Amino acid sequence: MEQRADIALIGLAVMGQNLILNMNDHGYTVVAYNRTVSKVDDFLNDQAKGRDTILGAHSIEEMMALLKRPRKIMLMVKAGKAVDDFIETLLPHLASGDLIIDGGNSHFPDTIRRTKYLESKGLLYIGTGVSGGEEGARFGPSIMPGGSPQAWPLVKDIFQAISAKTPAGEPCCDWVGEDGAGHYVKMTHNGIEYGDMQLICEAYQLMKEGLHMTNEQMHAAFTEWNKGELDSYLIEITRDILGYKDEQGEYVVDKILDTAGQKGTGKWTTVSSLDLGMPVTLIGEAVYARCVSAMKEERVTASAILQGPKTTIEGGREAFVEDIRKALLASKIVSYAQGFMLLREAAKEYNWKLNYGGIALMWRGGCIIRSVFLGKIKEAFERQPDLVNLLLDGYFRDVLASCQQSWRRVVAQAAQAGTPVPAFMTALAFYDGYRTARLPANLLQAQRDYFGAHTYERVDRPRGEFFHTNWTGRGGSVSAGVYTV
Ligand code: NBP
Repeated sequence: MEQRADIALIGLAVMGQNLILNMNDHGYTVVAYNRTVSKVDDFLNDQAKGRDTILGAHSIEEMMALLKRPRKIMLMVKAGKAVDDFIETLLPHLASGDLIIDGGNSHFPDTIRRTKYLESKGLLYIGTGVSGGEEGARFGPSIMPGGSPQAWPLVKDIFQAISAKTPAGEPCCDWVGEDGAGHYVKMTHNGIEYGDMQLICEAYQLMKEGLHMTNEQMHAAFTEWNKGELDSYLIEITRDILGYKDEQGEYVVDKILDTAGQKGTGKWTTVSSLDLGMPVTLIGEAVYARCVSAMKEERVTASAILQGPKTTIEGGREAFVEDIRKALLASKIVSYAQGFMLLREAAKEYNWKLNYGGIALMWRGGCIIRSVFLGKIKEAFERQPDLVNLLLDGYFRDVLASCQQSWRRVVAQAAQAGTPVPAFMTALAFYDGYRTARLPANLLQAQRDYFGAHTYERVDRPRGEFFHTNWTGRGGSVSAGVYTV
């Protein structure tokens, strides 16, 4: 059998099939395989019909025989056990220098483990985020690869050819870093996506319940928003959703039950932020907001028991819609700043050299959070690659200053009206906390020292010197070394 395929792709569900067609459109010969082998012929006879450079394999042996060396095999299967199972199945057939790529939504610790495992066997491994759903996979996803650095030159041309491009034509795909870095960046992308979606939903809630705007009016507002600084895929689809009617001429959005689902990447981001001690509060609130939404029956019961004000927001509608727009923009800046804080800390923890401007560029097109705004983030990191925090960049500092009064009005009005806007509120709380030189943690440290002899540092002494006070006169002068609350 002639070794003529550039790459193999295993997993012929929606993502795998579309990636194969995308690779093939760019001139690559691809061999397709799937656990349920009948799906190979289904694919060849349907979507891949008439393409003689998409080959089907009915066994691992047949797939291997068709591949050029070093062999590149991409998995687009369900994350978790399916990936480990396929790795074990492939191992006996691989030779030194061959490459396995996992393009699914794997959890980054799994990718770290798998990279080490395959490298220990003389093989190469890539764990890559692929974002953009079905359409992205078919016509240009954002691709975030990490793993064995020697593997990158083997797939760089293919990945950059099939990836989305920025308006300036740059590929939304570049090498992210070692072992789990690609999947970590993809996880953070998904977390940020949770935050963006929640912020838009809060804006919608304020317009709908506070300002009593119709879907048509909200559709018009989102249409305007999408022409300016908020221009993005998620604002665009929200605009379209708000204008979408079914066969009965009724708005579909009004018929959808208000309970959100989740697949876990937002939770992973939040858990990682807690592990690394990074206050990624907005993504956390977005995850919890989905959890609150899922408590539908309890909420309905509570709505008849717990009191609150009327949700109507007083004042001019047009002016308040503009306030909401600015609150959304400011909160979004905080969310991305927090996301990049997390990436910076993860880079330290896991020894990755991340290129933050490059990451913003990868998210600029193809993926769910693609936006004009990400171009501004890229520029900020280009101006100052070692930027400590996005909030401190001159451009973002000025936007926040210009949005601030609106943002505070929206949060205050929402609180007055009893409308839940957890993401707007946590963003503002973080902004105020981050810009406060002296927080009340002096009192907190005193409390800790009072009940647990945990010691404290002093404002009039160098950092790193610890003191204990015998607050009650009953405790001794012994301080706690290991006990932490
Ligand atoms: P699915 O996540 O639905 O996975 C379907 C594929 O996994 C099929 O090929 C199936 O084989 C295979 N598979 C399963 Br399920 N269990 C298996 C096992 N135990 N052993 C071997 N193979 C197994 O497909 P998808 O929606 O195309 O997504 C693929 C990956 O891409 C996932 O990790 C997903 O999270 C990620 N992703 C999806 C999207 C999206 O929009 N859908 C976007 C970005 C990333 P079978 O045909 O024999 O059952």
